[in-house]
Amino acid sequence: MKITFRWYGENDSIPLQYIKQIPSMSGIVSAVYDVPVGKVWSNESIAKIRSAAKQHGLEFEVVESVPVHEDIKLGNSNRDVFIDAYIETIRRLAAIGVKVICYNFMPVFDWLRSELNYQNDDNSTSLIYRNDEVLAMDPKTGELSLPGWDESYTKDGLRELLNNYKNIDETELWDNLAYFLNRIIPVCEKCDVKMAIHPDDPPWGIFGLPRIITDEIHLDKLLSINTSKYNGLTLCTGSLGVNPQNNISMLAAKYAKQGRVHFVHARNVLITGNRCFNETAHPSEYGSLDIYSILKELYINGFDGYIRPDHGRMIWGEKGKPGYGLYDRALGAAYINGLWEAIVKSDE
Ligand code: DNO
Repeated sequence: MKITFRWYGENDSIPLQYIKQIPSMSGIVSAVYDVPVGKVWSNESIAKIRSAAKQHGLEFEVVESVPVHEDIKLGNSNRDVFIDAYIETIRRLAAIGVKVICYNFMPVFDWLRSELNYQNDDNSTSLIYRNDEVLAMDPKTGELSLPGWDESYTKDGLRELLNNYKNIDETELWDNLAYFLNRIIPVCEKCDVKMAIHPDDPPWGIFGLPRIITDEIHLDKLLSINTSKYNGLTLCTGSLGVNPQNNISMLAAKYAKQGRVHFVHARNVLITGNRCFNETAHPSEYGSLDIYSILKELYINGFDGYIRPDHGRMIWGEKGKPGYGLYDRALGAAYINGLWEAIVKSDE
């Protein structure tokens, strides 16, 4: 297991030196942010991240994310142009030592929350999700002001994009994902880069858009579309874990055993109602997930990939990118490391 930490590049308020100071930290998880979605990442930008990491004694072996262009998800006739660009980016990343690429296949939106600064009783703040509040923001009829997601779309652009998805149901989206994977996975095999799809967050359809990476049945389907080990998963405990039907320890065991978990986002969530949840501190006692049991199942079943703490609360007066401050994620990393050491030693 290698513990890693997400870093948003030069504009991240957290210096690499601070990340290195977190005990046992092996490397950063990062991405190129100065190239539009669908274009090939420049060698220069990729090399910059690697050399910055290296200077601080950190590896750069995991990318999160290389975003998938909407035309690929929509299965538009020009998708091959974007897939070719994606493939070239994979090759370039492989050439500098990247081993895992995390990506998602969520139409239009990535992760969604209704509030980014929910005040907890102890004055820390968390990301939370209330389904009724999100649905009240139906983007087709009203103003869309979802916190945190890519606001580079104009209102008209967004409306048009949502319109383009009118005829895309789950079956269609699966076909488009299969087409994409069957083109990229042979390249990944050749250059030894593992793809790790991120589950949909939250794992249910929103605004009439299909979401397909949501539960065991769908994860099985994803892995069977292309049975290469290079077609794998990011096990995001918090994304899948807000659906109480998803037994995360069981999923961790099952997919680690199959050698298909390449990356883990280890975080906790407290389910507060139907399709409602609060993100919490990492330890099991604060949320609905048993992080100890999840890590134990990963270990027992031979997981040897990358883990990172995920969204943290804002604590100790820290200001910064919601979910991505230093302190609570560093506590999360220390907690994961502590559990892991205990699990490994109790097996010796
Ligand atoms: C949120 C992240 C996601 C994730 C992408 C992967 O904090 O977990 O944005 O990076 O879905 O493509």
